[in-house]
Amino acid sequence: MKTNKYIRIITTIAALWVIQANAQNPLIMDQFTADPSARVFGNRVYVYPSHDIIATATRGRLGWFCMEDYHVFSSEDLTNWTDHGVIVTQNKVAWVKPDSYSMWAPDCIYRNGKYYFYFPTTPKDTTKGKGFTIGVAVGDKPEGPFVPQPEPIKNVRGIDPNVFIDKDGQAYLYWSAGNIYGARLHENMLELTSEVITLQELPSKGLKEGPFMFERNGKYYLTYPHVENKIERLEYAIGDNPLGPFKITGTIMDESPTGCWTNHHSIIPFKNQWYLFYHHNDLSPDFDKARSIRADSLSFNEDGTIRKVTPTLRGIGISKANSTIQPDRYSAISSYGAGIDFLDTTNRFLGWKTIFEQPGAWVQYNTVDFSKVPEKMVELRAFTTTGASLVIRTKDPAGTVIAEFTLPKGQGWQNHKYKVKELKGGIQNLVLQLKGAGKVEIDWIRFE
Ligand code: FUB
Repeated sequence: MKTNKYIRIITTIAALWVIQANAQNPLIMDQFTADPSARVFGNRVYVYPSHDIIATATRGRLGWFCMEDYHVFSSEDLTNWTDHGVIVTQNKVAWVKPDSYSMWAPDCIYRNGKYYFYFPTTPKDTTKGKGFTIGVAVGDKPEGPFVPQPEPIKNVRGIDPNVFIDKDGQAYLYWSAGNIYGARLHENMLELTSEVITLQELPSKGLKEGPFMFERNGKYYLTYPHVENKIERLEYAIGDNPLGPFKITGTIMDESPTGCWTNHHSIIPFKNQWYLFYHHNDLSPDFDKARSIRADSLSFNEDGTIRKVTPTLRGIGISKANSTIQPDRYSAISSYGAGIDFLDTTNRFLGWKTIFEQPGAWVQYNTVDFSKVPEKMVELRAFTTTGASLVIRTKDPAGTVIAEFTLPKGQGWQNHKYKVKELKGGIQNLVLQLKGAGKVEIDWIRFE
């Protein structure tokens, strides 16, 4: 009896651990996620991504996208993300081919007390045309439950739905199928009320998909991934009306540095800052159909053009000093002697470690919140077979030393605790630096 109770407690703790994630980039570390449509509902950001899984001989098509359901995630601080679980599954929607594994990029929007979740996938009925069509599921809360409509939206063929509601209350549906299309949506959000328009003034060569529309200062920004060279990069065009005409204006994010062929994004303002949500293949460097969602801050020039976003590992949100801080998600790194690697290449979901192997090498991790408790100790999980002396500084690599210690030689990963010298409260950048010779790997650090 006692053992059963013990197992139940452990299982509950494990379940809680799985649904609450403390994130930098990528945002979600316990599953693959892609195509993030971020939305602000109330005082939280909700992200509706696709959910990549790996195809096998009996599910999906080997070596291709494989997606059977959708989760929704939310956060009020952009650091702690809650997984609300599965909201729509391929074999629970009447019109969907139940073994198509093609639940591609979705979107969600709020109107008149309801949340409308739009998703593209393969229908059972192929007599009305080939390929993807787009359906809607309706819920009373942003995390569902969502009830799928019995039929997909009429006259829509394609992928990557995106919904935009203008200031006058008119809603628009955008989607892609090589080109980008748009149409007005009925107030019921379930049917089109206009002809389908092919948005013309966009690049004529190279695939365009994943439209995301937003309005700022009376300008309409039609943003989209486009293959200008070999793989997708995020671009945008600006217009005075939601259906154009548009003027090609610039690039939001260059092609993935790791070669992920797709990118897919959304752009939102939240608490006085704009953010770009997008994806790379961080947790699957050798297979780019198993992607991971990310986010970075975005800003505008005076003339309304978008400043190009450079993908970071640090991402967004403030890390609490007493949480496990991952220096491998650094904001800056020395040009020598420091690097990162997976903790375990057979299970990449365990994340990364930072490796220091030259005197003076450092990594900087920005925006750590020391405001609540005056921290007295720093704990870190480290692995060193040589022994190693480390210093922790605030601000930058020349900043004040707040802790200095020597890790003893050891076998395997070990936790160590050291005293922190005087430390100012507030939001601080942290620098971790190897002082002398030796090699050390760090999993995380935390203050207490
Ligand atoms: O996730 C499947 C497809 O890859 C999406 O629908 C596209 O936008 C691309 O990200």
